[in-house]
Parts: sequence; structure tokens; C-alpha cells
Amino acid sequence: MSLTEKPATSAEREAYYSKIAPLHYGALWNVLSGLITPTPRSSAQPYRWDFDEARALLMEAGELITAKEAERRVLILENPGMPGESRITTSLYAGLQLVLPGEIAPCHRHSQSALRFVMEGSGATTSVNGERTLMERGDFVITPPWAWHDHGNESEEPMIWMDGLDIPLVSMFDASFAESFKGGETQPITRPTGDSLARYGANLLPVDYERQGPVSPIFNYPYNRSREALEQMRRQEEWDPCHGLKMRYINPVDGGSAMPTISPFIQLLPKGFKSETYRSTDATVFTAVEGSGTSTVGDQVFNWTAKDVFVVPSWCPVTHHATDEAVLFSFSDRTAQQKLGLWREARG
Ligand code: 1HN
Repeated sequence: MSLTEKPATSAEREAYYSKIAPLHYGALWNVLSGLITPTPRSSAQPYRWDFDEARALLMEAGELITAKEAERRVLILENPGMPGESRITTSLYAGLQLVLPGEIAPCHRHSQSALRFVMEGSGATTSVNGERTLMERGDFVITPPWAWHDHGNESEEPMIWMDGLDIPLVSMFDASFAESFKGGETQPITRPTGDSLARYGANLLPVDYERQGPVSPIFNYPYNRSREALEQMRRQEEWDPCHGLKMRYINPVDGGSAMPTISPFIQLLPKGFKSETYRSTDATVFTAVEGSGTSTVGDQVFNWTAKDVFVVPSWCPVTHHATDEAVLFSFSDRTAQQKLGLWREARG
């Protein structure tokens, strides 16, 4: 017997299995090799979604249903290895959301954490816990678990962002709660726009600050600040052979991930950069913010330009080649795996 082999069967053994199954027992020795695999075996597959295609389909959805009727008008990015399961990786959900000028996506809350990454448009708003924020291209915005949130688009243009949620993780724990706000379509605004960034985004904390929970007190990380940081660092930082220049979005209170279950990242790849092979146990969703390139994910080769989305499953080897200087936003469940002592990576 070993971890990878299943014992032979016999008439006597089969009779035994038939006897125990209706009594709700199972023989571990028949399933062990599938339960404890030597390396991760994901049902998820590498895939790339073309933004122009997605945008055309979203605009079509815009004619079919309003944001209000849909609650959220979103095209789910479904991993081809897990059709119908509303997952982009085994543990994470992703979708592309459209809010048309004048629309409101009504206020609700749920135990799932959400991130938004703005793909197109400028000046729509999202409100979280009594504060409104303006959303611009490339901004990374957090909706903490159980926080009231609603979106509006008072601009003249359609607004499209990518949503990333920990839905499959929360389902795994059977810990989903959700409710609609009863006081109207939008929540009351109690704090000025920009309050949380001013208060917590300047390496300062209020003198008697007490931690409110596991989520960053900043909920909009504007792209202009992140881009400026990358631009400043490129002058002196050495390029990481696997990642170029890759940064984590942090919770300034403890330096950990900005979100308790999801790790968001932003990275710069200089023109012509060819990465070494990398793999990690955190399946990762990428979207290009700027530039273009080619990523090889397992045996698939994906050409991408700005706003395309591609997914790298757990432990699947990936290399990036930037044909133009490129900025990639990405997110994964890394912080959750690290907290559970599970996360691994391999270079080269
Ligand atoms: C949700 O609340 C939003 O608030 C987006 O924009 C996508 C997908 C599933 C469940 C809740 C949002 C969602 C979602």
C-alpha cells in the first residue's frame, strides 16, 4: 500500500463495500490517493477573457436588465473547468459589473468580502459604511464582510469594474449571510468623501486607534498612488526574475493583506521583460491595467492587452513576457492559505 496506489479488489471486498455504504461508512484505502495528492490537482483550468468581447456582452446585458432589477448586473467569469459553479478559481469568484449612467445598484450587505478593480469609466461611486468614494480607472476598492454597500453612476459614461469575492470559500464554511438595506436604495452618508484615505493612507493612525476587525480601514487605493509608487521604485529596485516589481496592497494597521481572505497585488513589468517560471498554491486572477504581453500558463499561451483577464490555477507554472511596459493587477487567496499554514511557492 502507498499514498498513490489503490489496493486491488475482490468479490469479498466488494461485498464488504456494498454492506458499509448504506450504513454511511466508506473505506479510506479506496479513496486515499485522491484525497491526499502529492501535488495540487485543481479542476480549474487556465483561461483568458477578452475585454472587448466581455464589454460587448455586458452592453447587451445593459439592454436586457437594469442594475436595480438585477441587484448587480454582472457577467460571471466562469472557469471552464468548473462550469456553472460561479468560480474563477476553486476558492474565488470573479465577475465584470456594468453600471450605466443614472443607475443605482441597491444597498445590501453579506458575509462575503468583495474587491472592485475599475476597468472602464470614471466618476461612478461606491459607498461603504457611510462613506462614498469616486472610482477611477485602476482603483482598487474594498467592500469588507458585512458592510453595507451600494453603487451609483452619476457620470455620463458606462462604468465597468471587476468584482472579486471569496464566495466559494465562504460556502465551504457554510457561513453565508446576506440582507437588503431597508432604509432605501442607498445608505445614509455620514463621513466626507476621502475620509478613510486621509485618515489611514498617510502612514498615520488616530492616536487612540483601536482595530475594528481584520480589514484595512482604507477602502479605496487609488491607481495614481499605486502607479506613482511603482514608478518611483523602478529607478532603484532590482527586477525580481519571476515578478518584475510586485507589490502587495496592505492593511496599514498590521502590514498584512488589505483583506482577510483575498490578497491583492500590483506589478510592473518593463518592456521586453521575460520572467522565469513561477508556481504557487494560490490560484491567481490577473488583469492588465496598462501595456501588453504574453503569459504562458501551463500549456496555454495567452496574449493580453489592457483590461483582459486571465487565470492561473494552483500550482500551474506561469511565465510572463511584457511586449510593452505593462502593469498587472492580480488577486488570490494567498493570505487565507498563509494564515492556515498551507501556502507554498516554487521558482524556476
Ligand atoms: C455583490 O454584492 C456585488 O456589491 C458584486 O457589487 C458581485 C456577486 C455575488 C454576490 C454579491 C456588489 C456580487 C455580489
